[in-house]
Amino acid sequence: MAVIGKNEWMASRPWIDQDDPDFKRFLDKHSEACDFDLEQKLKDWKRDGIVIFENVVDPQLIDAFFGDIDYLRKHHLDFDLLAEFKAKQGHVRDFSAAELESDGVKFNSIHTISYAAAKLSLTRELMQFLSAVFDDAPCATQSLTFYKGSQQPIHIDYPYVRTQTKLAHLAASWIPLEDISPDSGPLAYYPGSHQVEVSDFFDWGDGSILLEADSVKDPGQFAEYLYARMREMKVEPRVFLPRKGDALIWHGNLAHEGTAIRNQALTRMSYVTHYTSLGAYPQAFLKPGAPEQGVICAENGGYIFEYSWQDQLQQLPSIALRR
Ligand SMILES: O=C(O)CCC(=O)C(=O)O
Repeated sequence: MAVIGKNEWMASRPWIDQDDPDFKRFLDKHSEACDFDLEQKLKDWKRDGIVIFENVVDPQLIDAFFGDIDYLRKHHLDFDLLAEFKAKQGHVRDFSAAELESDGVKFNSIHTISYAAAKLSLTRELMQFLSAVFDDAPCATQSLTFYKGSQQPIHIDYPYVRTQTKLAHLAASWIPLEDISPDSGPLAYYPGSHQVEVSDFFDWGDGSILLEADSVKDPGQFAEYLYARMREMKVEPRVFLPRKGDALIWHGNLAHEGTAIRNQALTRMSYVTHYTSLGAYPQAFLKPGAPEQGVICAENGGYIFEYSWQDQLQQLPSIALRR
């Protein structure tokens, strides 16, 4: 198999990640469409690899999303969705009702059957910002729904999230579904670690920057590498303690982690979406006729497509929001 090395990543960078990006040109093109100070946010992004938006997420959508999750738990045999519980991956129909009631469960790409989740992924400010970063329409490729803190060790997404045809066209949003307590295992990120001078590139074997089935290194070694690198570059983690309604976007090359849960009684309900640009969306995932056909949700300049292997999936109750 051909090795994907750092040159491929470098060559696929969007305009803003290149040396001396032409801010003026992209501000002229995108500022008018934005409900916020785009220049400031793009500069924050260039420096830190994250941006935070306060009070931009519609609480009614979050309520509708919870309604969907409740319904899914009660009718899990009727739906086609992947979930994870205690490191076991499977279809929701293969889990017991008790497992799905537990707050340790994680849903994968629920936005394909929850219209409320799809709309959350395409929240206006997030789409406006990512349209400017990619200089193209943002498209969701996958999502994760957490009830508890993930406690995931430090990592960067692109070695794992890599179906996009331009590797560096990758970003993720993190939407809290409740106010986040410092004891619940909040998300933490390493500001500035998205810069290649800071994180450099981890070699998974033979110069590959991606995790492959036959990689000689494993995610634990990747975490050790990143912790050492952050220490060396003196980058301290910053804990994200948002309120319901806020949202964060991180760069596909930003180091982040789920911190330790200090109080096991607490939930940390959150919803993560990964995005690429329309021009980098994997063709094999699209149905014929896209982007006009096979759309689950198209809003605020962003898209969510039905995966090519899915057909008219049974939808959760928030589909009633679709006009
Ligand atoms: O929410 C978290 O704790 C971590 C999520 C995460 O790292 C990811 O989705 O890549």
